Amino acid sequence: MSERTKGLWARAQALIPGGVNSPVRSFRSVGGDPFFVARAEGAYLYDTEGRRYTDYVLSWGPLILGHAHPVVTEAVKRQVGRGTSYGAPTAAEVEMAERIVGMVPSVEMVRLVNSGTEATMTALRLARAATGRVLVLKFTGCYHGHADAFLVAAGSGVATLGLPDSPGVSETVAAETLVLPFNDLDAVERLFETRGEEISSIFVEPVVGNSGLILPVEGFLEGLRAITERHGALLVFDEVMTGFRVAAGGAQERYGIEPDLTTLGKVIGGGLPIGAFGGRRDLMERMAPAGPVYQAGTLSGNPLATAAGNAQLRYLVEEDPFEHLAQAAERLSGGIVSALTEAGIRASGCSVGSMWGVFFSEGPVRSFEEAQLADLDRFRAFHRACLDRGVFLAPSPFEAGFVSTAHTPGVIDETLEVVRAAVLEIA
Ligand code: KE4
Repeated sequence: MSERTKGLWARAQALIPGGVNSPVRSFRSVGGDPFFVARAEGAYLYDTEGRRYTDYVLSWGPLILGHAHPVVTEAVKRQVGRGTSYGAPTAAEVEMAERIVGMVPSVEMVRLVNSGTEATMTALRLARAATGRVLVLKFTGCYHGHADAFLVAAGSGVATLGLPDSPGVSETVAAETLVLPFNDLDAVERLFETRGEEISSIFVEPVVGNSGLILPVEGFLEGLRAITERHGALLVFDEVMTGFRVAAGGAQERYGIEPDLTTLGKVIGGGLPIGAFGGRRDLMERMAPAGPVYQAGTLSGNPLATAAGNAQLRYLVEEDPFEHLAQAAERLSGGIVSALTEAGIRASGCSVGSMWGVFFSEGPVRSFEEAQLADLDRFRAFHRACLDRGVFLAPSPFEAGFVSTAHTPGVIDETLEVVRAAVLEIA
């Protein structure tokens, strides 16, 4: 690290908690200090020391067209000269709503907000208002943003008793959140038999991207749909990450399940701050000012975010890159697993659409509890060996990887060369 970057890092740590504005960026899960990004283009990040990294984090999902794609940057440039925020309706918000409703099967109406956290916290408020019930069920390893209700760990002892997962989350709030292992449909069935009439909703990442990448087992999502319908609870798909990534219409299109509400973010902003929640018209019309459930936001539907997001969504619809994206993700995850297993290192992996994941353990990994059994030290060594060779993987074993349209077959080949060298180093 050069003196300049060292100086940046020292100043950051002096004034920003942990030196970062979001904890996962801190590299604390993998060791070492984060690099500082100077610029980015296509599949590549460039740090303040001029080093180039092939980027598989892609801002944690939003950049499905890669960095600084011209359709996105030109749209933002056209808008910025016309103003950056109005606090009044714009045509771009109507276009964004029409695109989301047109692409996401279950969404009849949608409200734009400024982050995935705002989307999920409001969807929970709406679910509670619509059902008159308080409890919410989530699954271990699923992350739904940092609203109090979702910062709850599975309680020890009583498997479903929620306990605060962060100081500052009150026991009262935590007790209203029930937690079960992902993919355990029998446990969900048993819980609803005893407490079903108290449960407002189930929140689920239909494909889990916050434990590493974990796929739903056959029948799991269908089971959640049937159980919530039987007990009068709402099914909420948190597609902030999977939306437009596991398929054009998200996991609900891929698996053919229609949730009552869906939360979105990331891709719909083209890299600018955004979130959204939407779903059944009869539910969404309860939102103020149409109905009594309150939610608001100074910058909701921001003209720059909708310019970038509309441009990105328009490109996805017109160019339909989803098959290429899926092939890139499959070739990458398969190539990494092959390189590791050929070197005698236990590994498993999968991909779905443009998301991919590798675990340093025998597969298939079906829950966060199983993901925690992977060889995390080996992951750290692999992450560092790849980073030293210019490949940037998510700096945590419990994150999914992404690809973009900029990750051409040549880029994937280049990365797999690096992977083979990194494996030799850690084997
Ligand atoms: P934001 O509030 O960070 O926009 O979205 C929260 C959120 C909600 N739901 C899902 C499924 C999510 O994956 C996220 C945010 N994802 C993390 C990555 N695991 C964002 C990265 C970070 O926290 O810095």
